Amino acid sequence: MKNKKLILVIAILAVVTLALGYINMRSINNAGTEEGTITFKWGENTAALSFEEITVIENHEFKAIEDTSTSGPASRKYKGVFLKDVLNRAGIDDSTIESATRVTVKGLDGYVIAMAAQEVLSDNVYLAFEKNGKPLGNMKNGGSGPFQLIAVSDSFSQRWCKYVIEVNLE
Ligand SMILES: Nc1nc2c(c(=O)[nH]1)N[C@H]1C(S)=C(S)[C@@H](COP(=O)(O)O)O[C@H]1N2
Ligand SMILES: [Mo]
Repeated sequence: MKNKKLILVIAILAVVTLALGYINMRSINNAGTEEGTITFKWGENTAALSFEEITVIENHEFKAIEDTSTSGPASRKYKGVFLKDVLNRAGIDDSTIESATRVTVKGLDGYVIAMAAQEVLSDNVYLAFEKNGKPLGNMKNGGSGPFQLIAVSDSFSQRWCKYVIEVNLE
């Protein structure tokens, strides 16, 4: 009798654990928004741009040295847009960018990098969406996109934030 109760409790706990795990997995996969959408926050304001809205902004091809844990430093050809142009398109003008203490960029995995406003306004910082002519892929399929922040001057790729989902002006 006691044994039966115990087995029942264990069974219920197992079901609850599996159900919560499933809900958690789904919310990570969806992360609230459509794949490739980036949210922008400045002051009291919020805006969002979709993958299509970002990739129609003036494209640039550039070379940068990629350095990952699985490959040594190597020059790659990227296609992307200037982060500054994307911010302008979201409704954030240059003077608003200039008055930010710092600009942070967040990836889907929670990774966050910070930059000075002056860097964002320079020609050094891109949101890339193609590497060597191919889309960057995403976190699920082992890629680094759909968007990856690239600070061309970073020699160890340390601020190359993958899977960008949010940009904050602080
Ligand atoms: N979203 C996200 N971007 C990231 C990282 C990360 O953990 N998450 N790691 C950074 C570091 S330290 C390096 S060296 C490069 C390459 O990391 P990888 O080897 O994990 O691809 O991505 C950078 N961008
Ligand atoms: Mo790194």
